[in-house]
Amino acid sequence: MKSAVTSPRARTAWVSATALALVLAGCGSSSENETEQPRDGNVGVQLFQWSWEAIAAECEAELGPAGYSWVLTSPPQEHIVGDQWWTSYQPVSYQVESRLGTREQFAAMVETCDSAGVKIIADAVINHMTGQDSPGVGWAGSEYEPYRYPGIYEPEDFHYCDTPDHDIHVYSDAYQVQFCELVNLSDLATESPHVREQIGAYLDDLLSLGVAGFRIDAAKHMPAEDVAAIVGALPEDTVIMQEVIRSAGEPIQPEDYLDSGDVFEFTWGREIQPIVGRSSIRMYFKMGETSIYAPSEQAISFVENHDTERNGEAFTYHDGASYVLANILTLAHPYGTPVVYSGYAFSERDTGAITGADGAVVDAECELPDDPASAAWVDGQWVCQHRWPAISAMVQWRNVAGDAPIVHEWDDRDALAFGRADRAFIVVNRSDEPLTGSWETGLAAGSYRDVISGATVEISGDGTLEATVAGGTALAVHVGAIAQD
Ligand code: AAO
Repeated sequence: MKSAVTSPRARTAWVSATALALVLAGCGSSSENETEQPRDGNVGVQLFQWSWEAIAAECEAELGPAGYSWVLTSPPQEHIVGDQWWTSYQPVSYQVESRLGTREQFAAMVETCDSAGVKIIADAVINHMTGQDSPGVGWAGSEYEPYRYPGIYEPEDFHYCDTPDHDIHVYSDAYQVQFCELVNLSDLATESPHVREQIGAYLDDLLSLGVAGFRIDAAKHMPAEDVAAIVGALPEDTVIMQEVIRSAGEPIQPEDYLDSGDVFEFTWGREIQPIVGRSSIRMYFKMGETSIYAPSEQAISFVENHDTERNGEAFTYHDGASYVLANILTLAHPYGTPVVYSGYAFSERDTGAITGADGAVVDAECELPDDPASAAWVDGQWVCQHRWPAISAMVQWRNVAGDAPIVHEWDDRDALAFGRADRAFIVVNRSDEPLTGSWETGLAAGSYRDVISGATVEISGDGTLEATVAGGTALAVHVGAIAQD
C-alpha cells in the first residue's frame, strides 16, 4: 500500500510543526517577514504545460516563498510531435525528453525546487501509448508504429477489446472502460508482467531524478489491482495521486483505488460552483462529508484542472470574482489536499502553449495585470493564477490554519464566516453589495492585515471583528499577518 500525500507518513514529511512555530514566532513582526512564513503546508499547484526551466525559476522566485509545497508537472516522457497540448498524453517512449525540456533540465528542476522546499509530482501516462493509426517519429527521434514501440512494447502488450473499433463507447460497462481504448489510445495490457516492468522502470527512473511521486493519468482505465501492483513495487513513501473521474452511475469509482494512494476528487469543483453562485451558502460547511467525496486525507481538491478548464464543467480564469472566490473557499476549507491550477489563455480547446522555432514550449513568464480577475487575456499569455494576490495569500492562510478545526461558523443569505481555531478567520461575501457585520473570531486581540485587501483590521479584546467586506470578495486574517503598529 502506498503512502498517500496526507497519510500519516507523508504528512510528517510535508507539514512540519516547525513551520507553524516559525509563523507564530513571527507574530509580532511586520508584513515584510511574510516571505519567511511556512512553506511546508500541503497546497500544490498544477503548472500546466510549463517548461522545466520555467518551473525551476518559479520554485525559487515565487512558489517556495509563497508557501506552495508541491508542483504537478505535465507529462515528462517522449511524446508524438504536434502543436496541440495533448501531444503530451501520447507517449512514444519513456525517455525523459519532451518539448517541455530535456532530462538534464528535468533533473535540475527537481533539485532547484527541492532546495526551495517544493516537491515535484510528475504526471505519469501509463495506461496507454499513442492514438496514432500510422507510423511516426516521436519528439526525441524514437520511431513507432501502431502497437509497436521498438525495444519497449510489441503488439502482444496491448488490449484489443471487442468493440468494433476497440474504443470505449459506454462508461457504464467496466470491461470497456478498462480493456478498450480511451479515445483511440493504444491500451496497455497492464496485467502483463512485461508491461508492468516497463512502467515500473520508467517510474523508478523519475524517482531516481528526485520526484516525490506521480499523478496516475487515466487510472480509471486500468483495473485497480493493476495500479496497485505497479505502485506497490515503488518505494513506500512515493506519493500517488490518481485520476479517477467520479461520475454517477458508473461501475468504477475513486474508492476502488484508495489502497494505492490519493485520488483527485472531482465532486469538489462541481459543488463549489453553486456555493459561489446562488445555492444555499451554508452547504459549504457540509462539503466533503457525503458519500460522493473521498475521505479528506486521501482527496486532492481543486477548482479546475486542464480538462475541466476546457470542457465547461468548472469555473476558470474567465469567471472573474467567482473564480477567485471558488479558490478562496477551496483553500480555506480543511477538506483534502488542494491544488491550484495555473495555465495559459486560449480560445480553442486544443491549442498548445506558445512554442519556439525548435518546437519546444517557450518558458512561461508571469506578467500580472493590476486586477487579474477582470483582465482581458491574450491567447497564449500565461495566466499565472497561482500568483493572483488573493489566491497566493490564501495559500499562506491555509498553511497557518494547518489542521485546526472550523470554529465560529456563521452564515447569512449571501455570506459566510468561520475561524480555524485561534489561528485564522475569514468572511466571504458572494453578493455584489458590501457587507457590514460583527463576528466572533476566536483570535487574540490586535491589528491584523486582511491578506485579501491589504487593509488593517482590528480585533477587539473579546475577539470580535467589526468590518465591511466589499461585494464579491473576502476578508481573511491569520496569526502570521499581524499589522505593524
Ligand atoms: C486526442 C484527440 C482525440 C484522439 C486522440 C488520439 O482529442 O480525438 O482520438 O488524441 O489521437 C488528452 C486530451 C484528449 C487527447 C488525449 C491524447 O483530453 O483530447 O485525445 O489527451 O492526446 C475520460 C478519462 C480521463 C481523461 C478524460 C479526458 O476517464 O482519464 O477522458 N483525462 C486524462 C487527461 C487528459 C488526457 C487523457 C486522460 C489521456 O487528464 O488530458 O486526454 O491521456 C465522463 C467519464 C470520464 C471521462 C469523461 C470524458 O465524465 O466519467 O471518465 O474522462 O466522461 O470522456 C460530467 C459527466 C461525466 C463526465 C464528465 C467529464 O461530470 O457527468 O460523466 O462530465 O468531465
